[in-house]
Amino acid sequence: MPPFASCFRSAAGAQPDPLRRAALEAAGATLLAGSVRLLSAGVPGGLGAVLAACAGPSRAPDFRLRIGAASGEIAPGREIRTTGFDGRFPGPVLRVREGEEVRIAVTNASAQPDLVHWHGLAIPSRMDGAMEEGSPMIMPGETFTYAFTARPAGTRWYHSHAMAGRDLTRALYSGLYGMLIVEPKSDPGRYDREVLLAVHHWEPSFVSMQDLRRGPPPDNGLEVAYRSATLNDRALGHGDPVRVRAGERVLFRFLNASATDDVMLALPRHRFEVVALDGNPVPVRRVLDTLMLAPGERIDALVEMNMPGKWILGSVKADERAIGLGVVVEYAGAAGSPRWEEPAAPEWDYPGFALRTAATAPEERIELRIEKIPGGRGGFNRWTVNGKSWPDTERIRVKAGRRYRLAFRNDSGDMHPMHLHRHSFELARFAGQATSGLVKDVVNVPRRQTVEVDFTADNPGPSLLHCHMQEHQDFGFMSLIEYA
Ligand SMILES: [Cu+2]
Repeated sequence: MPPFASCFRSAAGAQPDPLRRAALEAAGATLLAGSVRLLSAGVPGGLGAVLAACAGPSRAPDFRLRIGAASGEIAPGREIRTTGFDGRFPGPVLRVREGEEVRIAVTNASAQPDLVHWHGLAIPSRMDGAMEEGSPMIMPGETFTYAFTARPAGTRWYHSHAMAGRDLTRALYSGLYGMLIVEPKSDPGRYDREVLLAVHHWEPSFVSMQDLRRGPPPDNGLEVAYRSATLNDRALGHGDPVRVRAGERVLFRFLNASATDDVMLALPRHRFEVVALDGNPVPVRRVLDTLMLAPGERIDALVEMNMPGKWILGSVKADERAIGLGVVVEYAGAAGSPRWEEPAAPEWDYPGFALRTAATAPEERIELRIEKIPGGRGGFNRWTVNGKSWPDTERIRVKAGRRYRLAFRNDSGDMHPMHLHRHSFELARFAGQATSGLVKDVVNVPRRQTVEVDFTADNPGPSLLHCHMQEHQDFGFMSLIEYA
């Protein structure tokens, strides 16, 4: 079926096309169940905004997003004022179908230039939302319409790709993020309920590691610490719980939209069957007590709801739950206070989701050595790739059609979630273990380890390769892949 075979205008009282109507109904059903606040934002402006799905270059946008002041009361009396999409955070859930031509008009009503990156999608550089790739900055008061073919299917997301640097109000420190679900052409999903949960940290400030006495090495410069955190728009214990019924099979889609922090999540007495990482089905499904997400990563996991009660789905760290990182999962008819129990020791690692056979040998290997120039007390660390910081990092030149292996050698004491724009990659080796079949767009490279990923140069145009920790990316940790 050609995209947008049917046109409609809701203002004229016509019906939306069947695909979108199904998505709307799904969102509405979940809303009624009260389980996913995020979905209340699933359709910006309601039906009235889901307009005119007509083919042709001048057709109206499928979605409109407005960058501007946003606020939300994450707990009674605790208001976060930030920049967000459509006045709130997270931004609306956008649902599109794989292969669909999508137009998203973004108006910048903020005082700063900004732009939106469509994370995990194989789209043209100009539409990808990274100025280093040639995407336009959207100046205050202007509107830019992103137009692309939605692929591949899976849990994708969108966020500001501005540089924040020392300004902790910008980019991923702000509320400028949201989920983008690309529905597969044929949906193999078998679940009763879908719950979307985006992690975010709020109220950032710079602190000296020497004062925190934990975490990264003592020669580090300033790091970012947070006073509050949310899953979607509320802190733990506030807002509606995720409501479920005994016997249900729930698909959780998690996103870590934190600017800088890894998170580990658990739901006591329940286990997660991990079906996709970064939106891509895993070769080996695993059933685990805990999930780990680096900044930028997504996990789709099925949970059998077979332990009635009220439970805390949240960070395994007590201090993170205390600042809000969690949500209550409530079975119908359950009474009492929500319970937390310490999970068993985590078994999280990437190779467990991959095949243990070697990936097909690539045509070329590219070595990328990652080092830190410590900032020391009160200073900022700087990051180098092969000895140079952005914008001086050497361009990685590729030829269309060839397959490349990127070997990240992390010579620093920090973890780095490496993200490749506009392409997916296959994990080929993780800390000495040969792997294949696991396809991602972010890989968290452990300290003092080497991780190798393979990608096919199949989407010509400049493509960013960077650490997804905002603070690292902004202080030099970025490279550009260029096609010959
Ligand atoms: Cu990093």
